[in-house]
Amino acid sequence: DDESSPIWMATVSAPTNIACIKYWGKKDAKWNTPTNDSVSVTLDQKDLRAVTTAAASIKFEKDRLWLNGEEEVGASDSKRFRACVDGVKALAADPSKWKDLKIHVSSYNTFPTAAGLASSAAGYAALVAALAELMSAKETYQGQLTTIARQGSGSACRSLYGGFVAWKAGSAEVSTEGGTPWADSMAVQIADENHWPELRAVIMVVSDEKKDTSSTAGMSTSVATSTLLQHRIAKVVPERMASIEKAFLEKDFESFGELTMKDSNQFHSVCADTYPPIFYMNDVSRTIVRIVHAYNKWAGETRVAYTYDAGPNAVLYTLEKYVVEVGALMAHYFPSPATATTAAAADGYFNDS
Ligand code: 2P0
Repeated sequence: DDESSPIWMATVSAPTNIACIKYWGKKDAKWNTPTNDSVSVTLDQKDLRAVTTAAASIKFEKDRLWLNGEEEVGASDSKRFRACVDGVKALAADPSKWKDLKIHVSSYNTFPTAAGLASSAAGYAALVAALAELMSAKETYQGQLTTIARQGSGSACRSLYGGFVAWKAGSAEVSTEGGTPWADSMAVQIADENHWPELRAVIMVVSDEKKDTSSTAGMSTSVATSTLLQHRIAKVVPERMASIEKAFLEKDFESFGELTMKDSNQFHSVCADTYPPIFYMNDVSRTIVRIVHAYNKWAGETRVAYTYDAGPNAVLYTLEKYVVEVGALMAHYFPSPATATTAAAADGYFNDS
């Protein structure tokens, strides 16, 4: 472009993450902070990721956003988008350079949007990372960019690091020098991506349809109505967070898998305890649960663990040495999308008699 009005650009990609201890419930809607800690595995960059380009120029008349090639008109006025753009601008190495420039953002997902595969996590993580790269943003304290990503989408803060990443609930009283509250509601890396290289995630796309209850709306109803959620926040999550961090650091798949499955089950129980209830899993999802338990029982150990987010798709955690066996097992029951059936029960195949 001509030198008087250059277009600055940065492109980054961010992977999705899949929570083992789930975030479900907001404590402070304005700052998008959670009712409980959560922790997830960040997947690697090969498959499930968002690729985002951020551009800035004096020639741009307004901020604009394109998702998968289509412009999201008005999206640049949304609270989530503004929190990310304005938050990163404030950390720019040279804030005066960017202050009056408008931003264009184009983002692609390599997986179904809004089908419970954490597309918003990868999307907002990539947005914040692209803006940070574009403007050479500098954190004034470790984790600050994750507090900005969290305001885009809660789970996004965990995708800014690889490996096993916790999101701390934080506290309203803790603020940064500029006065932003909840400064400690940030992501913290528990173990990096090289810690447990044998760990694998197998994604089973049960449906790529858009979910009918958004996470934001669903968790708001859960906070208002579910007594099980209150029990979970007070009594269950703190203990589970400690146990699963230990399990991950010790590469104890038995404990890691059991805690992951139990927490998925409790999250979906909270959904059922919400009034009116929310159903994300379907009959195929539940059949996969039964197959996993039957397989682990037959093996005499936990070789695979399921987890489900706000949708019917299964994420199976397993170890490299079992990934072919797990794939073959699932292909046996679900030979092709066209013949996938809810009738496949897990009996018969594992009978050792
Ligand atoms: C999680 N989920 O921890 C949980 C498990 C869904 C089930 O984070 O309102 O899209 O944008 O902060 O992060 C989905 O909620 O919600 C989610 P917002 P988000 O991964």
